[in-house]
Amino acid sequence: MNDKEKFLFDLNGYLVLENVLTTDEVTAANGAIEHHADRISNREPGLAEDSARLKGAQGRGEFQQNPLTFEPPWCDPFRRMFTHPRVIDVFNEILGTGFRLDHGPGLIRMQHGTEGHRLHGGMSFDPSQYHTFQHGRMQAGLCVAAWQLTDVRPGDGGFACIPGSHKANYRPAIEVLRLEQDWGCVHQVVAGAGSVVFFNEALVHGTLPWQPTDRERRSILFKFSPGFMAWGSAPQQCPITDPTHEEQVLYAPPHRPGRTELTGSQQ
Ligand SMILES: O=C(O)CCC(=O)C(=O)O
Repeated sequence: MNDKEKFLFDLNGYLVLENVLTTDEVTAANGAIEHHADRISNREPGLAEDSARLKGAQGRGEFQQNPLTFEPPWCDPFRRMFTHPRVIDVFNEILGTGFRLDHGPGLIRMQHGTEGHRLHGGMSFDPSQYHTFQHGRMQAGLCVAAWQLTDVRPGDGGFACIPGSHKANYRPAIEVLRLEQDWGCVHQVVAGAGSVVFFNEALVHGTLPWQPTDRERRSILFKFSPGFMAWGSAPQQCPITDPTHEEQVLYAPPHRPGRTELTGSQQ
């Protein structure tokens, strides 16, 4: 993670890295999603709660199977994302070496008219979702790597947040979290296909309804925690039938001592 990336993640609570996947990798991932369209189902609407601004005609689409367990070669694009050197590099810095997969990967598929998700996160003490700066480095709890497989352009909707709110001391009004009042602080995050959006779950964040009629939103979210900690219930074992060393390390249950360090890259 270079100085600019560290500065922006510490400042904003999120970071967009563009062009991390090649065009071929994006195409392969989209092909795998389309091949498994029958494993996607729309959740019941409800994430918008009672916000008129966030309401939509349908709930978002989600995978009903962990894509890391798809038959080869369909799992390959997701396995590449899982242990991508850029992800390892960023989380070694933010979560500390020995970080682990907490839950996911999950798909968020949004089509025109898919509802949003009320802003949430941060705003109260939660020892599993935090941001601190101590001993010369930032340290975070549960964080997300959200891979974008289609373009997200200004005005499209999708992921939105209040930049810097992972360090905020006051709560915004509930109307702000429902997008019913505009205090000028909610930011829709723009990111191209092939990019990865890292964000801290302590950031106030959520989802805006999806506007485009020519493009679905397709994001694959991996959620990672520091190695000693679990937000979700830890899996008993890695579900991949032929896991690599790195995959096995990332699937280890939470524990503190002697966790294996993975090496990222400074690309
Ligand atoms: O990517 C999004 O639209 C929001 C995801 C979210 O709210 C979460 O992962 O907690």
